[in-house]
Amino acid sequence: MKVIFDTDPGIDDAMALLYLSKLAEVELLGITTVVGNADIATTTRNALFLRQQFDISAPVIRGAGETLDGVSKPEPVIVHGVNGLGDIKIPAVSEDGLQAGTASQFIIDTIRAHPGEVTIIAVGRMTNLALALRQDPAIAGMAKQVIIMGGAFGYQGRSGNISPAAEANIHGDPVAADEIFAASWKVVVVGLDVTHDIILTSDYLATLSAEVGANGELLAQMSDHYAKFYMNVMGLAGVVGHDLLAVTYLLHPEWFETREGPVVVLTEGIAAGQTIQMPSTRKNGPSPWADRPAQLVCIAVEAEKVLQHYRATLSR
Ligand SMILES: [Ca+2]
Repeated sequence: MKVIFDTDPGIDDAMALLYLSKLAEVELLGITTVVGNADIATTTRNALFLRQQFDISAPVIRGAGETLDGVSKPEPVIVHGVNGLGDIKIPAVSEDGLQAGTASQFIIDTIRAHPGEVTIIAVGRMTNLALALRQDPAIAGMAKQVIIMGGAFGYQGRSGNISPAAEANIHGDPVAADEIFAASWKVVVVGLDVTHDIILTSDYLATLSAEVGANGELLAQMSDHYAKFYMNVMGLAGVVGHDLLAVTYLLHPEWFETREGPVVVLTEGIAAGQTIQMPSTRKNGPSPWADRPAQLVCIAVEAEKVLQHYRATLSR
């Protein structure tokens, strides 16, 4: 399975990247970066650090430092720390793994080089993907699928995290996200409706440290900061593994329940970033939903299987 990983590392991004790197079924073609959990210089540096740490051969390609809505948002320091990785010590990182060019151009070139084969797993703001689509709309018909971590549709009361209406990746660039949903490719949405079922407790993280070795220990260290946020803000004992769940979908879609239908994103106002799906079972629905292709929204997941698979994969 050929994969481009579009990311803003990010603690849960690091969890997802280690997962990808251990999956024999996955051929990781590139890691593209985007502003989000930190500025673009920091997320790119973090991607290079994780690439080196996880012994990944795929290149890192720097992506968008500004979003398409032209609105700059504060960095989520209370969630991911000042350095984006829970304020662990990050050594000086070589830029050997950095490939010249832009993320959007890399996405276009890679999809065109392998028509019908490339899955994009996007776990940050969708700016790079939207830029690629604007430049070369035909890629929508050439990608295998796009799996995103983002959005919230109200299942189990999960309607937003950055605001009561919006999830952070979509809120971070609602214009880009809306363009992604409007395009004629297969988009699978792994949003808060399912990611909040993936809780990595302190016991689970301790087990990872013991079984996985240095990289498990690294994830546990990063998660200390992340855990304080979840305890203080949400009263949750553990951390949510949002981004890793998008990787699970690639391998085990049968562990998810989905709802099909076109999705629209509110791009401005107090509910900016809200994602709204019209189920395909509704006939003769209103515009703009009726003008869009149906996409898949994940609405339930077998969380226990995911956590077991994650642990087993990292221990390989
Ligand atoms: Ca992320």
